Amino acid sequence: MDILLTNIGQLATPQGTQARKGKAQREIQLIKSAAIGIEKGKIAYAGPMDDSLSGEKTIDCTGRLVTPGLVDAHTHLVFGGWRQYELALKLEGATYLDILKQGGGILSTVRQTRAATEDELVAKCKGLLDDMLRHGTTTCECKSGYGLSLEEECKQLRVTRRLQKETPMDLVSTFLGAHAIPDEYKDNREEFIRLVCDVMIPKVAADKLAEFCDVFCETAVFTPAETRVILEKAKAAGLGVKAHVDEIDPIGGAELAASASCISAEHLIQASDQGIRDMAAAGTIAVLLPATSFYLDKPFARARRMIDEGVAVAVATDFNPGSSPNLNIQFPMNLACLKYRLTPGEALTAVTLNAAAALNRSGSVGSLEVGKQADIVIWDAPDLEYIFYRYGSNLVHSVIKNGSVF
Ligand code: IZC
Ligand code: ZN
Repeated sequence: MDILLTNIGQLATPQGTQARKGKAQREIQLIKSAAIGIEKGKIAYAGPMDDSLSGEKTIDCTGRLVTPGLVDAHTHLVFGGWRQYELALKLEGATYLDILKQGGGILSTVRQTRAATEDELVAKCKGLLDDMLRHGTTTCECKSGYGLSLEEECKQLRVTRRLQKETPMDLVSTFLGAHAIPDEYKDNREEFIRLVCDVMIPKVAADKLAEFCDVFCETAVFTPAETRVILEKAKAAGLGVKAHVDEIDPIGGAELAASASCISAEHLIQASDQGIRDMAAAGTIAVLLPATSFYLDKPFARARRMIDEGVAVAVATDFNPGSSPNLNIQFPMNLACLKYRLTPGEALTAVTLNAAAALNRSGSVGSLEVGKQADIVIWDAPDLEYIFYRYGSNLVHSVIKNGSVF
């Protein structure tokens, strides 16, 4: 082996190459006194300690917990500026949609992102990705949606492409051109939707700037009918599809995501019973964002019900400058236990294998099994329960990404 991890106090991992749903979401392989062997950046052994194993380099884990690298399946990573000034408005009682309607919110980030150069955005995001890696994230989705014109959306997506090459993080690129109606089209939304469908999507697909297309389906943003038109266009262009649905108002978004065969539906705070059943039947993964509920002081999505109905649940940060300015995925993991009442096993699967499946990456990451990428977190913790209990500190000791140690 190139690298051998020995003296793992507890190896904790879901197993398989597909999302785990229902009772299977909580089934975690737990091995005491374990070892992991790495060869050419891939896992070559994961199991009990075995004296016959040897490595060119040995890392003694001295009894620590080891899990798969964490997968953050929903972020808006690339943006100019920040929105700290909205905090005062929030405290005075303005809601997320109030701020957006006044030309702030997403539109404020659009102005700041358009004003930034590609190089400036790359430099800023390198710092953010470094911070994410130190908190255990080894694969991260990255949505556009702060350009809202052909050129500016492509600029944002090119930043993601450069970050894919210039940082250790695995990034999965999602085109979110339908994130808001930009000022230039505020009296002509049909024309903007035509621009997204007939100009942006074909260009993004032809230049392979994104793997998925997403839409912010919400009151005062895009309707379910508009969302369907955009997602169908994206599918025809060869993109996978996702949607932000039922975050603030219950408008049938979960039903729509299921009937449009979305790989995942995200937020789902207000998803209806029927929407949850439709998602289970369609195999649409729920990407839940509890740090956003916390920050917006909104209810928490009905994760327990989703799991009980057979929906595979993933949990992510929703890192963005407006509704979730936190990039530490350990925080939503803690909330998943405390607020969604997921077991530690369910919550671990939610940020590893199920999150990987929501990004179509569960064949290569999301569990510690032979043949998968050597993306590994070594924790300053003796066992899995500890990381869901001792919230508030960064409990990551070190991270191995594709076989390199950080
Ligand atoms: O910048 O506010 N929810 N889009 C949908 C966001 C949050 C990002 C933002
Ligand atoms: Zn989002």
